[in-house]
Amino acid sequence: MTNHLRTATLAFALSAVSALTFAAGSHGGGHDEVAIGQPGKTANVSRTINIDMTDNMRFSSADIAVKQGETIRFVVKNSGKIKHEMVLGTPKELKEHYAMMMKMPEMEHADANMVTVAPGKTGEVVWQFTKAGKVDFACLQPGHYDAGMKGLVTVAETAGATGAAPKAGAAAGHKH
Ligand SMILES: [Cu+2]
Repeated sequence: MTNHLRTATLAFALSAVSALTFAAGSHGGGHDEVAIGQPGKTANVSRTINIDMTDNMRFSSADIAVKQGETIRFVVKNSGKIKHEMVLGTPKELKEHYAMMMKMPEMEHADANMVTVAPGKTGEVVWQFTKAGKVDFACLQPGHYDAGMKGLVTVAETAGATGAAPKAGAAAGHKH
């Protein structure tokens, strides 16, 4: 009886540990691109949106409306005298990335969901918004995010667009 109980307790403890390990490992790093969309193809660009970044820590357009499925070419100009960037992401990703930037201000990074622009220069991000909802963007240069250099893309659901995305999602190889 005592033995039986101990075995059961041990089995329970082991399964709890493996469940925890699995939960922690199921989302290892990387961008949650399914949530915010995917890198766009230049050939599919439906619209160009110009955004100006300034040293008063603001994007000229901080409230952008797009339709689900649209591929947008963001032409991002830095009118300031210091480096700025536009990074698309979930609020969680942006916060994590920003925390890293605060620790390593000189960190250089490049990805399809972002562009870092030197003073006086212009950069581009081509992005397809595959999911209806909200997609945040921000400048993650140290101090800028805290100063309010952020914006929001509202993705309006379009009939029929829901079925268009699964291929890309499957190709990304997300395991759950
Ligand atoms: Cu900035």
